[in-house]
Amino acid sequence: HDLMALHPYNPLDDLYNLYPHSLRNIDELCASIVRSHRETSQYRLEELQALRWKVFSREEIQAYQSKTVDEMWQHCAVRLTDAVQYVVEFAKHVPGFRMLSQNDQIALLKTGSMEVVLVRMCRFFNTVNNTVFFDGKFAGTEVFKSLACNDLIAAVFDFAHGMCALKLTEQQLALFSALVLVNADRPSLEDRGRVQRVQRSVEMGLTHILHRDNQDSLMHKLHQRMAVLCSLCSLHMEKLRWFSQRHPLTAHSLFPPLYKELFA
Ligand code: CLR
Repeated sequence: HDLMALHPYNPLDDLYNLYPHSLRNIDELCASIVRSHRETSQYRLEELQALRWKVFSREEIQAYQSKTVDEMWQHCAVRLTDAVQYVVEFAKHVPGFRMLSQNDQIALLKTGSMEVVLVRMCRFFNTVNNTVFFDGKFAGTEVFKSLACNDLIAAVFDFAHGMCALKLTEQQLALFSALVLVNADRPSLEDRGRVQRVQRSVEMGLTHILHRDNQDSLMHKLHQRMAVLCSLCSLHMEKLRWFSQRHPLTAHSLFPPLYKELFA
């Protein structure tokens, strides 16, 4: 039974025994998700590592803080939209995603793209000084003061901290991002069954990778993270509605079209 302790039961093992050929398919699925993640991640980890201690000066922070609410919102909306665009590119290369109907692809991106941006944020986060890579340097929460939504910013930074604590590898992060995106429980899906099949295959890929890395227990923690993500995104939408009510002109004419399309 010592052996059993070393190799906890994994449902995938049965699958591998029954269908040895599908192991290859899972490997291929994982490889293409990992490749897609790498090609759409904007910065390599080594590059970010090298920039880690490049922080904003007092004057630069002051300049962000003296922007008006709408200037800063517009600025952040542009940055976020840029990041979302890479996530859309990532999604297109998740096996099975492009086979979904146009409507379902949009429905998944509407709720999932912001969540994936927040998952990806941990690559751009320095837990030592609680800063995130923004506009070419590392920024603390004070940089975002003029957005007037400190609770959201604090929650986003908290989430990044929690994600960093899991110390995911790039491969685990890639598969987790795909799983966040392909979620059959999202509202207004036409063909839930088909989304579910894609979701199952991604789930299998993630299980496979975690098992291979001897980190099966991470799955549970990742599911917990997904619940936090969901609440963060409703908070983002709530803030966006609050902002659009007070600054309808900025929200209407100065926000990037994709930002409006996905979140408005
Ligand atoms: C996330 C990972 C992406 C690159 C990237 C781009 C923009 C960053 C984002 C990351 C993290 C969150 C971020 C954002 C710009 C503004 C936003 C710093 C690093 C903060 C939290 C403000 C949100 C404001 C909204 C309420 C408009 O690959």
